[in-house]
Amino acid sequence: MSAVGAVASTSPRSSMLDWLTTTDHKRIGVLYIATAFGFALIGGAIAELIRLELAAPGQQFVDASTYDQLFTVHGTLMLLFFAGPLAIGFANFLIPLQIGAADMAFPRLNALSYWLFLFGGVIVMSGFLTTGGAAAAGWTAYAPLSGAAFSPGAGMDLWIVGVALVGVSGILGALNFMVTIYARRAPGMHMLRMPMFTWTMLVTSTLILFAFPSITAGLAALYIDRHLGGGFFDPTRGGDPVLWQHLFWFFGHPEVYILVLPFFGVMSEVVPVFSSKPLFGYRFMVLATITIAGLSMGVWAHHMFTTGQVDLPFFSLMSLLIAVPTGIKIFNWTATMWGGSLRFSVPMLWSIGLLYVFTIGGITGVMLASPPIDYQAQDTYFVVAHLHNVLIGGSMFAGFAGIYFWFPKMTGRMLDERLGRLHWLLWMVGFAVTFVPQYILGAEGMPRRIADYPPARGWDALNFLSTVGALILAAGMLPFLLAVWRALRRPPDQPADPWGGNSLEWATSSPPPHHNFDRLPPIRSFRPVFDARMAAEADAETRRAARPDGAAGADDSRAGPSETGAA
Ligand code: HAS
Ligand code: CU
Repeated sequence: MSAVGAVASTSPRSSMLDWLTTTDHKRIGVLYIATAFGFALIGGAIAELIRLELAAPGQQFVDASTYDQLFTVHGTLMLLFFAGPLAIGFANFLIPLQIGAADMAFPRLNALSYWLFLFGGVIVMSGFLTTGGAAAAGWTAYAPLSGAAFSPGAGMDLWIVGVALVGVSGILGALNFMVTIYARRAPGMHMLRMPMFTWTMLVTSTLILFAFPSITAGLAALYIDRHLGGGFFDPTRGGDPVLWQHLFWFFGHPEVYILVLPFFGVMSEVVPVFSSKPLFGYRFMVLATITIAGLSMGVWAHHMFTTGQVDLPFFSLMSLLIAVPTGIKIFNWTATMWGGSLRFSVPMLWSIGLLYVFTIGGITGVMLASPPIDYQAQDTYFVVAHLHNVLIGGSMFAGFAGIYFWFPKMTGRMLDERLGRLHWLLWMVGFAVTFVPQYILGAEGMPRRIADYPPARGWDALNFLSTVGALILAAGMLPFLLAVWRALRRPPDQPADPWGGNSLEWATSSPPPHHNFDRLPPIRSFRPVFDARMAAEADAETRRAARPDGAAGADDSRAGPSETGAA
């Protein structure tokens, strides 16, 4: 992707070097996004292997220990090295543009964050090269599975180091985003005029600062237990394995909202543009984002109901409450579309997909938040279906909406519409075929994290169906990759604002120049580019009306930025 940034390079080697040494937030954003997709392709290939193994009873492709490594690295890559960094990639590219700044507050720290993330992922995966294999204790690394007795190999240590690196990278990134947003906004860009994506990243960054230190401390303790004779998680030495679960989920639950809030922000950018209306209830959306983040700090023990060591009513109630602000968001996106003149371009298709897929995943979350149900469903495929429902239906669907939406801004080229539709269609179908059977399997009691199951249980057909679904999802990636490849081979040809956007990134060229803006439009609402477009149209009408021959056709009904919304 050599088009981002208008820096002309003399030779391929110097252009390569420009990318390796860049501190430009746009290039770092693109690096983040491309690397995240690289990890996703690896994580996806592993997922296909997992599904192939489960397609029929009996062990066909991998042994149980390899299987454990596969689902551990799959989960770790997808959550910590794909979904999170994808959001951070969007944020890097977009936040300075959306608030009218020239770059992040700390560009070199920003580059450091990227490199920590990249090497963190490589280190986790390098476990496959060690004699004992990669980490195999699940992405949750529960004690005592992750301790020296059950995981003696170097793979577990590499996992600890890799995850610690991406954690530090996340904390540095979050600080950078917060300082940039507080200190670098253009004149007129009040907090309540910031685009919703920037708002969700501000809230997400705050969550990161609260949540990540807990996992970093947990990882240090785990390492001490493994190598320095510690006993944090070992009951025979006065420790407690459930302590790991507290440290992990105090990070892990906010983490799942860290993975979804930025993508809620993407939704709030895409839906209004393709509905030709302002976002419904902008202030409520800000409030709902803050409420979700606040509540999400108080629900971690809903992952620990069956430990018998947590207060069930409190954590259940807190978890149920999150449905309220999340419901507000679903309602407001629907209300934004209501009565709008809808354009069903590819970004909008993904957004509509999210509305229905994520809502189903959210509702199964509400079911799990009820302890009597969770006692049945814990560690079954029902949970696996729930988590993929919210993560694929939330983060990935909106992630693709964002890719198709901002690709022209990032590269100056449009992704092919027909390939995009095919990609979307295959994912809508593949998603249902993969995960609906998993809900049923979970309800029938099929445990998660098993490499094999007995034929007598009657789980064969649904497992086979789920594998077919996974193959459809993999096939769905082909039109996407083809679209990206074809677009990048063409010269850039996109105007500044191909969709009719609202926020400031559409006020500059595609791709933007190194310094981002030659000139900023006045910022008087949360849709400055829309306002500028309306003002320009009104101006043109007035001039036409003033021309002696052009009085006819001057129609006042469209004039004026009358519905610019609140703020
Ligand atoms: Fe979750 C497990 C509860 C949202 C991700 N979740 C996971 C795991 C992941 C994950 C990765 O309480 C597995 C971790 C592992 O490997 O072990 N989750 C919830 C609840 C919500 C929720 C209450 N989860 C998410 C999001 C995720 C995510 C978002 C990532 C993006 N989740 C759980 C629980 C477990 C769990 C238990 C542990 C299970 C176990 O035993 O291991 C909520 O935030 C969802 C709110 C959203 C909605 C949809 C929109 C709202 C509307 C309003 C009307 C709806 C109402 C509900 C009033 C609800 C439209 C009606 C209710 C009916 C039942 C009909
Ligand atoms: Cu949770």
